[in-house]
Amino acid sequence: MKTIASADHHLHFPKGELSGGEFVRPFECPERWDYITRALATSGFSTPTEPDALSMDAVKKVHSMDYLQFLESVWDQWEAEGFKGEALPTVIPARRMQQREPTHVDGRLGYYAMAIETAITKGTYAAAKSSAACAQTAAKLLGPADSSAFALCRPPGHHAGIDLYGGYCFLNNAAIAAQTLLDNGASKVAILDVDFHHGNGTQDIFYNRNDVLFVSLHGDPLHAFPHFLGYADETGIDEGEGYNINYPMLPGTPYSIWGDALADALDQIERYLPDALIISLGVDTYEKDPISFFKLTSDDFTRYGQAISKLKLPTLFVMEGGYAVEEIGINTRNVLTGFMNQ
Ligand code: SP5
Ligand code: ZN
Repeated sequence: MKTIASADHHLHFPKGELSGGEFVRPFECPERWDYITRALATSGFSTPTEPDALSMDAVKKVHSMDYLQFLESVWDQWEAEGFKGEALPTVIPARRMQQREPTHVDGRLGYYAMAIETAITKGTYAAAKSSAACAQTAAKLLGPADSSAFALCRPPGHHAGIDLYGGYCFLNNAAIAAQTLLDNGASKVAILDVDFHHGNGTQDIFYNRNDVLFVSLHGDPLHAFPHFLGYADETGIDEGEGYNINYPMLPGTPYSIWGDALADALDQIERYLPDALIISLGVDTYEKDPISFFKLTSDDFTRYGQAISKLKLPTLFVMEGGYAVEEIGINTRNVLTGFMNQ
């Protein structure tokens, strides 16, 4: 299995994340990428290759133009305002307030944020574009020669909605990959999101569409970030009705329960008869993850990689979360080797 990864991920390395009322070193840090590349190298994977330049066609079909203009301009505007720290929102368009983009940078940040822990810095948009390019290049690779591929994306993408950033995400890499596959001849694509957190952004993007089936296993929003999406009764709207499936699960969930949800999810995907499968691969379901509450072991990652391979679909793995940094490489590698050696 080939890996597409970009050294430009380093351009995004904020100093702070708002967590528990304190600024902490971000859980989503550059070393995550290093641990994954090292684990793959020591397990016989070929050296990762850099992505092709990002084509914006697919990006513009999943994100709105005003949002892309925001990402492009917000850091310069923040600097021009004379602010010294990293760009964070402070005010949110809450219930019964105007959903209208203001001019001031404080208002623009809040208008486009779905969570406020995530800082934007000078290199953030360049890194986000390189991450999306990894997913897009890996998607284009899928074909007779490569039945699977791994996009080692950083920053992650699944919390980024049509016009929303946050949860460490700016561009929705998995959605851009799905749109790229559709634009290149696929008629149906399934996205299976196994990150601990609900993929609210991916759900948002495809909620009214039936050409992408979105299936997510995640911490129940009553207890887990992003808290405001991911319930089981969110099933899609209009043409998308029936093409969104959520499996929220409780604190302490072990593989015996998570694996049953996965088996059901795989049945649903099989019934959809997609041309390709995208896995939003977060390994923050791990028992030692510092911000999550599922209890998967390192061996469980191998097991579920095997289970996914049984679908025999062209499969693209897109990296999302995972914050037990020392084990992130092993757990990610285990999914991929489980998939390959079924
Ligand atoms: C891609 C991805 O995995 N994004 C996750 C973003 C989560 N951000 C906020 C999480 C808040 C959890 N607080 C728990 C702190 C426990 N020490
Ligand atoms: Zn996550």
